[in-house]
Amino acid sequence: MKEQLLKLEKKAFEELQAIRADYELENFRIRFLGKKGLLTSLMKKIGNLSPDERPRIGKLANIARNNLLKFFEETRERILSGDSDEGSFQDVTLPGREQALGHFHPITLMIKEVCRIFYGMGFRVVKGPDVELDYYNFEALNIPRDHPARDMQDTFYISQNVVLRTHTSPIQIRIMENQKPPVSIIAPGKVYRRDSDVSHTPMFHQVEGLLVDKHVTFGDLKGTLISFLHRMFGAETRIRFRPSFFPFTEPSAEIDIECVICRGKGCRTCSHTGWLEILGAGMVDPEVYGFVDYDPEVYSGFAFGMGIERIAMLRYGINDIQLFFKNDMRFLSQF
Ligand code: 2NM
Repeated sequence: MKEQLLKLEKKAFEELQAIRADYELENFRIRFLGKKGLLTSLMKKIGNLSPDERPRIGKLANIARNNLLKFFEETRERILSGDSDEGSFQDVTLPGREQALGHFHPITLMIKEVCRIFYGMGFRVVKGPDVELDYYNFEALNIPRDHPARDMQDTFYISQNVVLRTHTSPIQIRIMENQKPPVSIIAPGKVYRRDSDVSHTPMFHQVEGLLVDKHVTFGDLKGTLISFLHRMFGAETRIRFRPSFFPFTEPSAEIDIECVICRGKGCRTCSHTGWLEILGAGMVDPEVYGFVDYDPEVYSGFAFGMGIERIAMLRYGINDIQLFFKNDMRFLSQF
């Protein structure tokens, strides 16, 4: 028994000296000091010894165990401090840390795609301030003081003459002030309205476009927007134009595409009409040209606007607009 103990102690010391990594240390601990370890098993046998042997061997076993625990702790410290005599141990078999790649928000992806299509048709992408003068957001767009769109209920007022823009049209007024025709621009950005329920958010995104030159007709408007919609939703998608009204265009139209969910058969998304409203558009009202010093006898043009959240929902089959604004990675990482 005594010899067995000394042999075990010697072996354990040799092994501890050779240890270089913490997983080796843990393996050692289980093999020698664990509940079913070599030393523990040996010590359990002490109970079977004769009464006159038991105290002597017991004492020896305790000394061996204490020595071993002490050297085990010293070895652990040597490993943790990383200065084993061969330098710190690198486990080259450990898997590397995965580097997650970021990506664009689905709304950004849609804005980029819409702008790319119009850029390909010769439109220039322009930006403007989110905080606008009442003049650019309303006045110059032929929306007079008493117009319902100006209502405190719809508009965020910063002060009497300053608002959060309710559409991106003021960008186009600013461009027309500074540039004579021909003008062809596309204006993406955030817009703000005092609206908040399941289907409305107080901030959303729009892309608006404007083209002004000599001899621009409603036919140009139709050709441009049909071409855009066919590229955006597929060349087989049916399109219809309905008469409408905007203060800044005359005539005005709303443009529907065949429902992309049911392909015109009728479903919840299209309220069983088979059609989805997707664009507003029209020929720029001569009143607007008065504000930017364009001669309406010489120039004509068309303008259009669309809501990006709506287009993103239709393209990706999303039924809840709030998802775009919650920054839930389980949603965002799908794009
Ligand atoms: C729309 C619909 C129709 C529009 C008009 C103008 C401007 F500045 F040229 F007058 N910009 N955008 C316009 C016209 C916007 O959005 C539904």
